[in-house]
Amino acid sequence: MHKKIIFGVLGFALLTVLLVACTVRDQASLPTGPSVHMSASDFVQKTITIKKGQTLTLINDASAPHTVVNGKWEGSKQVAEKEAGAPTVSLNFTGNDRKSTPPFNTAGKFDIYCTIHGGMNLTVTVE
Ligand SMILES: [Cu+2]
Repeated sequence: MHKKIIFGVLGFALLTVLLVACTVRDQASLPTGPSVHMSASDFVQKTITIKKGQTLTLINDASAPHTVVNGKWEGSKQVAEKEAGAPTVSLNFTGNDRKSTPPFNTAGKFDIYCTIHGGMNLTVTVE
C-alpha cells in the first residue's frame, strides 16, 4: 500500500520535471526581443529602434536567400562599413528562416544591409 503511494508521488514528480523542461525549451525558441521581417528582396521596414543590449531577430518570410552584414547600399554601390560600437553582423539566410544579431551594446545608429538585394538597407537605432 505504501509502495503504491511512493510510486505515485515519484511519478508525479517526474511528470512535473518533464513539464517544466518542455516549458523552458518552448520559451527559449520564441523570439523575445525586437524583430524585423524580410520579404523576397527587402526588409519590410527600413528602420527600427531597439534598446541597448538587445539583439535583433531577422525573420525571412520568403523562400529567397539573404546575406545580411554591416554597412549599406548607397545607390548601386555596396559600402561595407562597420560603425564604432556596432556588433559584427554576418547572417546567412537560405529561405523561411530566422536569425539574430549579436547584442547592440552601444547607443547610436547602425546600418546593416543585404549583399544580394540592391537597396536592401536597415537602419538600427539603439537608445
Ligand atoms: Cu536580401
